[in-house]
Amino acid sequence: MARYGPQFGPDITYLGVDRCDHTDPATMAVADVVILGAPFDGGTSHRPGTRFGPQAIRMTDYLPHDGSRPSLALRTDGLRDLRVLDAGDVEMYSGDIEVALPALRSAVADVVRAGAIPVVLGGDHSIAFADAGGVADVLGQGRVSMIHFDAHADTGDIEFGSLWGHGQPMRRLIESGALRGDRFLQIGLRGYWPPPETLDWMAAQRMRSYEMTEIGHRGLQTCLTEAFSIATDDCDGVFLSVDIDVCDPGHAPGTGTPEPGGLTARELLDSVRRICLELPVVGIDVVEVSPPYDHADITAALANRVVLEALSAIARRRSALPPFDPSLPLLADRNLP
Ligand SMILES: [Mn+2]
Repeated sequence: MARYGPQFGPDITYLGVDRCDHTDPATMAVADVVILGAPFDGGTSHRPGTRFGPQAIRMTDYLPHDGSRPSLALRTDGLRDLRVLDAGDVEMYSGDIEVALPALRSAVADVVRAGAIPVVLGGDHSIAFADAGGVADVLGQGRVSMIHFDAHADTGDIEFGSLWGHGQPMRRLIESGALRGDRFLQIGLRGYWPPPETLDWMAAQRMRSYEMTEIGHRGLQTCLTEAFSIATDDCDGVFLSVDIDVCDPGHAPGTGTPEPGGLTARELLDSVRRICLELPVVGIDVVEVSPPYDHADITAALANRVVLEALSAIARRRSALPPFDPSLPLLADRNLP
């Protein structure tokens, strides 16, 4: 199949980067990163609308869509220092999850096989089974660890009589052997789900889940540092899955299952920056952005910046610049009188 473009058109790319076709490896030969849209909300349990997430994340930015974004903090241009291409959306009909998920899995595997990092724009979180699974299909079952930002554990077993949905991808990834339970790090959980029997299952898998109370008590940086050491122990790469509902609904209102008491936008961006600076990230998804429930594009703008922060930090990690020092003033490298 030729390049599909965004499912709900027009054929824009993420901030104006060049196009590619994931079914034609030659078009990805020089790519460091390939953006893929997953316009799918057929796994949603409550408010829908994430099928419109990919186009909102691609275009929600007040600066020119010129394929360049120099980062003030990191001194890299994530869209220029890296070769970033956009393969458009994978064709995913929200009415048939058993066709849609394999299509994404295969597209992600195409990207990884071409030597690029897939950055998948969701879509509801059911797509994580396909995108993290597609990375594992190429890099090896059980060889990639997971850092998962979310209000919810997404480790449900059967929901609404189905194995497939946005509350279950993490369980399916572990059960299928694609990812290891004891290399699965969850950050930002809170609220009133899942039930105790699901927590029993998670404990049996030796998952490590940082609930907001622990994060508040010990500090986010301490929890991240601890998670990083687990994620890099006997694994070849790290998959980063960001459910935008990890942020407080005040910072990310446009989502299907908002849970009060989450991270701030600043905390999420700083965390994504640290992960991409310090860890060998091999795949990313940003999910659960539901534009119909958004207000003033708050959530879409945040998701756009989560992608950009990741790209800027990956560029910094691969650059010849010295290790990033967050204490340096903005103009410290200028010759001021
Ligand atoms: Mn989720």
